[in-house]
Amino acid sequence: LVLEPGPSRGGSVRLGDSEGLGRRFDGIGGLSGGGATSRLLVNYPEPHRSAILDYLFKPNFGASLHILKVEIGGDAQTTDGTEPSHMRDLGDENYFRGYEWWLMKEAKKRNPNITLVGLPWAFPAWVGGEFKFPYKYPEVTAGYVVSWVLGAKQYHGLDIDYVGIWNERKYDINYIKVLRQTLDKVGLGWVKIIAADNKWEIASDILHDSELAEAISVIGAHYPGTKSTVDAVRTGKVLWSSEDFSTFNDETGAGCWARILNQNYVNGNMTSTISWNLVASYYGSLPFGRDGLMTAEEPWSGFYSVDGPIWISAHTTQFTRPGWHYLQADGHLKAGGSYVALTDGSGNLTIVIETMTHNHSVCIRPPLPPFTVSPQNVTFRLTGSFAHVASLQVWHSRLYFTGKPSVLFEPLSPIKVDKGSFTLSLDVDEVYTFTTLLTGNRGNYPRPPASQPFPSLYNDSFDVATPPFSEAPNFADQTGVFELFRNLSDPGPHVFTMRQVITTRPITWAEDAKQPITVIGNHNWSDVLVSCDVFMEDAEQGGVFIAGRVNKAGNDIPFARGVFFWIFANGTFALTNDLAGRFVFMSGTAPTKPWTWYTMTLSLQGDSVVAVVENQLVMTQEKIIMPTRGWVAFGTHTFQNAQFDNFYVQSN
Ligand code: 147
Repeated sequence: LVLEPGPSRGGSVRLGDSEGLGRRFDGIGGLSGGGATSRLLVNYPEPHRSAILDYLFKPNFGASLHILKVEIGGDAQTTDGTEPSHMRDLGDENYFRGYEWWLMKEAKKRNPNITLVGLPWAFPAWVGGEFKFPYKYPEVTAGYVVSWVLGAKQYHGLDIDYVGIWNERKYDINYIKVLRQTLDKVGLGWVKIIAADNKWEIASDILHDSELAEAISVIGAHYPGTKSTVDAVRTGKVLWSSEDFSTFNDETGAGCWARILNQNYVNGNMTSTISWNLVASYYGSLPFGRDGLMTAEEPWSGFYSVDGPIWISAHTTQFTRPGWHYLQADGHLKAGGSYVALTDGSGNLTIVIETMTHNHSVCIRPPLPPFTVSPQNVTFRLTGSFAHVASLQVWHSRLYFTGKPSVLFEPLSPIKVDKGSFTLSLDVDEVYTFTTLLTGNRGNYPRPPASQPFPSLYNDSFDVATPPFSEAPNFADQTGVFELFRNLSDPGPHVFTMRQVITTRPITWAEDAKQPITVIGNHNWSDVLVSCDVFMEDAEQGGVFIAGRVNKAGNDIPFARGVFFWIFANGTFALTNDLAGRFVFMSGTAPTKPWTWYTMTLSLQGDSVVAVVENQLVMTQEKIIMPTRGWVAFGTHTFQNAQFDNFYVQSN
């Protein structure tokens, strides 16, 4: 950073407020869900779990996020797993499932002003009636969503600020109006609607329908590539990038985030950007591994990493708040890169500058058209209320792609502003914040424990009388929902179990498997011994499996291969090479019936398999050729209730 008296090569930028301000700034956020992206966070040991939450939410510490958006769980696969619904059947209501309630409360504890947003990806089947379509009975769907908002308040004291429609799926104009009316009639008039979490196409409907325009507060688009449309701007609505980023959180990911945080406003008039996802807390081999602002995918070791996007966020979040306003300015720098300036309207000023080059700021989508950025000197001339600013605090990041460690959010000496003007020498791949605020802080906790693979010996008896969460640690549901269950009528040792609880295929968002399944462990595991007690509750359809080398999950779950060992309530067994059961190694009769506990054991060693039920049925199979590695898992044959107990896995 060079201070020079006059303008030099490069441009000159005037920043003032005498001709009025630009749009209201609504904040920078992170998205938990869509789906199960915070699954492993909840099991972190303290003090690490709190440290991670502080890096995300604590003001003047780390990412200091202004917005937390969460999935309204719909019991279905939504990218990296399923999240449970608050109303899984008609008449069912429970606001203590999953971890989004907990996460929202942890966020609020740290920042009581954080904005909360809820959006469904999937819905339980009953919501769509016989058509399994959420707009068939709009009052039912609206009732379902508004119940979630009311439950948040009643059971957790959480005020939800915004709700959405149906993530990246069709919207329905009538449904949006009914949702507005339903919110209004229960006294939630202040809860705003975001629509439609897809492209910008709803803008033309808003232009043609004043009642729809009234109902909607924010047009939210996904992965907009920093651009909105003429129609979107013409609506006069608030415009958000309501899901963005989804990029591996290395230096390029940090570059992507820096570029879009500025340019979503500069190019697209968007006043909020929300990162998918908040924190990469799902098994790294699931789809879109590490596409979070930071990484916390090892609750068993306590290791986590505070990645570049956290500190890139801080450049904006620590020096602004929702309710500040952008200054009117072009926002493009002459030799490439961008700037935004914001004010609280009471004399405070924050300027954020980024000079990300093309190849160092590519996001996952959409394709990034070519552009060039070169080193440049820029003179800023402060006018209006800011003409008398005498000095500005400076925060700096510089991303390196050479192996040299990047500079991330470091304070530099404050700069003197000389008669309203200061000149900078900007290199490429830099971020600067210039601000009147003195509160910036690079939060820091002692280094977490070292990274470790998932323990090679792991067991869970599920014997917890009052579990803190509805799901057992480390199990990552990929179709269906597996919950800790208390069965006080069990005469034997199976009082505390894990139970699959979804009995009807939901209105899905992704392609769920036909077989509920939960995975656990290490995707690199090859030779494993898996054992679990199982209990079928469905006399006709009853069927359960344990599995190893499960090679795919998330959105790809229907195509998972592995070695799956099944028993059925009708007195048969099978050994298959896939979850769907298309590739059968062997099958036959077995002494198995419903309502009886069995211990199943599966041993995979090289290319041979041994599968055992209660020492009564022993099968061996040679020449298993693929897959060679994967998670272990258990699950059910159809959407049916079944219980699991005394899970044990040993890998070598
Ligand atoms: C989004 C979803 O909303 C998220 O749940 C998560 O799956 C995320 C992962 O990147 O992606 O869905 C999109 C999927 C595909 C496109 C855009 C969004 N696309 O191809 O443009």
